[in-house]
Amino acid sequence: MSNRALLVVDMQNDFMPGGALAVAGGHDIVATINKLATQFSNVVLTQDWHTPGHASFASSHPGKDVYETFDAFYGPQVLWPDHCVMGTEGAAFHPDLDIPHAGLVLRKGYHPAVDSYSAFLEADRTTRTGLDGWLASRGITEVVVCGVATDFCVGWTACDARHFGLTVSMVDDASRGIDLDGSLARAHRNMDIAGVDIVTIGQLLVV
Ligand code: VGL
Ligand code: ZN
Repeated sequence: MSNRALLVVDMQNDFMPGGALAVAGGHDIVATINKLATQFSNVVLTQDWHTPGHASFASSHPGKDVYETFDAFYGPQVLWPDHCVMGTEGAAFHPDLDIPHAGLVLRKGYHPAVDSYSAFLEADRTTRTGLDGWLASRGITEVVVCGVATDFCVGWTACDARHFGLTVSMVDDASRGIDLDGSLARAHRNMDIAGVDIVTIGQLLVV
């Protein structure tokens, strides 16, 4: 059994061009991720999965605009357009994402008052999603992370994977970012500091 897993982060309609919280070029990485996934026997797909009226939505805070921040009980929270509401088409995976052998679909962000960029720890920084246990109980010690958005869910997931003692690579060209007020450069720096190896697809794909 392989000791490494591919974590495919939030490849959902709402993060694709035309979606509610579009990430530029999000659709351009679908084919690459499908191909990358064929090289892994362990694949986890994450799915941003919010309640209607979620606390991370600007629409839940009268007088606030999208991309402003709000003081949540756990610290500053960016306010987003309504996106990835549980059960909606926007929350569904991109129709061309084709990874039937994925062993786990991990949903996150479904507690009404707490966001979760990370697939490991919610934004309160204490509530675990259970992914650390799932990986540990399967003997997985190394993860490769890709998807959207590099500067939010991918970056936080990669850094938290390091926190849980895993060896981590982030595939930069199999990920796309939002880049809100320098967030992309900040995310790269945080990943560097955390010991995430930032790699390109060419370093991973066996041809
Ligand atoms: C994400 C903002 C809000 C992401 C999710 O997948 O990076 N970003 N919710
Ligand atoms: Zn979200």
